[in-house]
Amino acid sequence: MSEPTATSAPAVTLTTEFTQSELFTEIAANASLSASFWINIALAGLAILLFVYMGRNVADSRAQLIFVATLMVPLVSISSYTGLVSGLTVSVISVPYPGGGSEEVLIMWGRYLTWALSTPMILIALGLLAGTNLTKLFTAVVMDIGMCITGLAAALTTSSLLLRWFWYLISCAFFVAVLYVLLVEWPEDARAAGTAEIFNTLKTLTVVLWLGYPIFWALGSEGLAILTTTQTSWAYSLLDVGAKYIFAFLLLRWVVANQSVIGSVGSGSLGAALSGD
Ligand code: RET
Repeated sequence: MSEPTATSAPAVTLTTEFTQSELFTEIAANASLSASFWINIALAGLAILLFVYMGRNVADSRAQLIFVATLMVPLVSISSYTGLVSGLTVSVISVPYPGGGSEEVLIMWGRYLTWALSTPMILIALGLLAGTNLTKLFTAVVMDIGMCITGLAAALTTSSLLLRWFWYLISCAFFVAVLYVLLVEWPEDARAAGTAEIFNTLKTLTVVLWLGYPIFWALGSEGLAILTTTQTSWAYSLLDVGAKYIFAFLLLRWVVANQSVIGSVGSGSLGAALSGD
C-alpha cells in the first residue's frame, strides 16, 4: 500500500460515517493538509505574543480597543485551526453532482463558523481606525456575520446542488454590503479623521484578499471541485496569513506609533460613546 504523499488524497475512502478520531487520523495522514493547518497555528501563536508585546504601553482607550479587537483575530484563528486539525470541526458530507449522484467530500466547516467571530473583529478595528459611527459599524458587522453564516449553510447543504449555490449567492449579497462600507463609506470617514493613508492601505489589502475567499470557495472542493480539498485548504490558509497576521501587524504598528492621532479620532456617535461624553 502506498504512503500518502504531500498532495495525494487520503488513502482511505471517505464516508459520512467517520467518527471524530477517524477524521483526525485521516487529516494527520495527509501531510500537506495538516501543514496547511499547523502553519496557521504556529503563526497565530507568534502573532499573539508579538501583539501583546507591541501593545504593552498603549494608553489611549480607542487605541486599546483596536488592540483588543485585533488581538482577537489570532486568538480566534488558533482556536479555529485547532478545531480543524483535531477533526472536531470537519465532516465528510455527500455533495450533490450537477448531473445527479453525489460525492463524499471533506468539509472544513469550522472555518466558516470561526470567520463569524474573526472577521467582525477585523471590521471593528478598521471602523475604529476610520472613525466611523455606530450605524456604519453595526451595518458592516451584521452583514459580515450574515455572509459567514450563509457561507456555512452553502458548505453544509447536501439536499440540492442548486440550493448550495443559492446560499452562496445570498452570502455574496451580504459581502457586497460589507464591500460597500469598506470602499465607499469608511474612506470618507478616514479622510475626515486624518487616518486616510493607513486606512486605504489596509482597505486595499482587505478587499483584495477577502475577494479571494469566495473565488476559492467556487473553485474549491465545496464548489466546482476544480481544486482538491488540500489545495483549497492551502488557498484559505495563505489568504488567512495576509488577511489576518500581516493586516493586524501593519495596523497595530501604525496604532502604536500614532496614538495621538487615534486619540483625537471620532466625532461620530461611536467616538462619543468611547470617550464617555
Ligand atoms: C464564502 C462563501 C460564500 C460567498 C462568500 C464567502 C466569503 C468569505 C470571506 C471570508 C473572509 C475570511 C477572513 C477570515 C479571517 O479570519 C463564505 C467563502 C462571499 C470574505 C478574512
